[in-house]
Amino acid sequence: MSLRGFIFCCLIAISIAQDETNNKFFPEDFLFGAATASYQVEGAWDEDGKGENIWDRFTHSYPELIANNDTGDVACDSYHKYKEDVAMLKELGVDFYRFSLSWSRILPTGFVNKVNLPGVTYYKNLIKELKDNGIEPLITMYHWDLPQPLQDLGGWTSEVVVEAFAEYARLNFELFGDNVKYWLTFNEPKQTCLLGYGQGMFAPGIASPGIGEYICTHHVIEAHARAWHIYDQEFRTTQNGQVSITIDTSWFEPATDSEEDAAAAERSLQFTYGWYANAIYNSDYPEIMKTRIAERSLAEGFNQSRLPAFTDEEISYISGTFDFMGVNIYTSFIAEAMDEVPIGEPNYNYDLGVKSYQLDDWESCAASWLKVTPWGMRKILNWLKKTYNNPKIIITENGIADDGSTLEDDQRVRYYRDYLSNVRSAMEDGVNVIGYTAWSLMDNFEWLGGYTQKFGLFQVDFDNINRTRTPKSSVAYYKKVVETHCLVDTCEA
Ligand code: GBE
Repeated sequence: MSLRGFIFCCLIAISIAQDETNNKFFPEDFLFGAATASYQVEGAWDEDGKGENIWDRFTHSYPELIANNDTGDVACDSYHKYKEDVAMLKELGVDFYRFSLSWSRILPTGFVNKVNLPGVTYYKNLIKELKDNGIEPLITMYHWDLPQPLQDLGGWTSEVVVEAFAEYARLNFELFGDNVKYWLTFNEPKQTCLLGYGQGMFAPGIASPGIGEYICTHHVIEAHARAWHIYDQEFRTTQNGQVSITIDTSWFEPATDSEEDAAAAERSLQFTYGWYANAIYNSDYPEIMKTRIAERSLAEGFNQSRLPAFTDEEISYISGTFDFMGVNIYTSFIAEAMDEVPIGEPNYNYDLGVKSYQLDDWESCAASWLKVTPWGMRKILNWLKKTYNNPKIIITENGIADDGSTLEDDQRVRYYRDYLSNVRSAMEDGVNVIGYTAWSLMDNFEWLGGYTQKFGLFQVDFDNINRTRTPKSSVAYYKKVVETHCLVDTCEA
């Protein structure tokens, strides 16, 4: 690292050390929640008519890719234990529960011609149990578990799936919409596309770097817009809810105060959040992506950009398809300008052209990618405000992993306190945050990490057939925050 870089990092370190917990109350109507996702908690993977999805197929076909060869076959067994889950939410006192629908539990083939009634009943029961306990459902329609028959037709690289998703969304509004105020179409589509169709390390395991992820994204954005318009035209007046999408992003801090590093950091944000968000909250893909990918594609010998283009009609159809902004935030990276990457094989990371890394002295946890950087929360929220014209924001995930060695999860308590403190400070900066969601309500199937990375407020005993749930120390802290709307012992208005 250069001397300038070193001094800059020291300044970051000092600003972290000086942070004190914000002692202002959160507003009366601020919403607190906790989250899970279908494949990660439900289990019952082939019960009561549920169809196979791409994570069932992936974990069964490539057990060696998952820590301890774990699968989501049983997971937290929430399919049978949802009443216990709701009791835990009640204990926390949260305003809402963010969970996702398993597409193949509702539509085993992916298409609407065959509705699986037991699956529908499961979600109706869950929603009723929540409502009876004064907890609002916030529903994600797609948290990575595509029905396998749709994958067999090309998955997110196929237009067929856009249409199928639109119909699935309409059915969800019909079936559940009378009792749902908040909807998310997709969770973290960047992970679906980049890891699933670009790098191939997530289901469906397709490695098509520099091509597959862009086609996938194009269809996901179209599918999102279809769902939003269906709600807007057919359901909004009677159901009165709100529909959006959740995109994840890290904060990218420039490595030095040079112009090149500032540009590298901004480019990282545009290539991660902006890739999905710009078309929805502003219009079209970010200019920087369009230019760079078009230039590199032509130099590589393609006749057109590997980044598909929206027509003018599509651009205006997609623009504005949100009622709030959903964002998942966990960590930060340092972004450093890279010399122009030589032309060779197509690759998203070469298109981006940024060297990003985390510093050794940033606090780590049981998930290697997740370094504790609460200050990044305030910065990314301010960036979202500035870049997307100050939307109403719900933080739909934020949390940290432990290794399961203790129920006294002091690190998680500090994590929540410090990140929430920065959320509150961002609100003082004028960022319009209206809700916050802890990931996760309970330990669950952490994708490639299996059951080794535990994100839960509640511990789940995966060795016990009852999947016994036990509160960790963080439950008491989060419960107090939810109840008092205050992060410290005494708050001021
Ligand atoms: C979210 O992803 C997901 O929405 C949620 O389902 C998940 O449980 C939660 O966060 C916690 O991870 O080889 O381990 O470095 C890293 C957060 C893969 C973003 C991890 C994929 C972070 C994207 C692979 N990353 N994730 S490795």
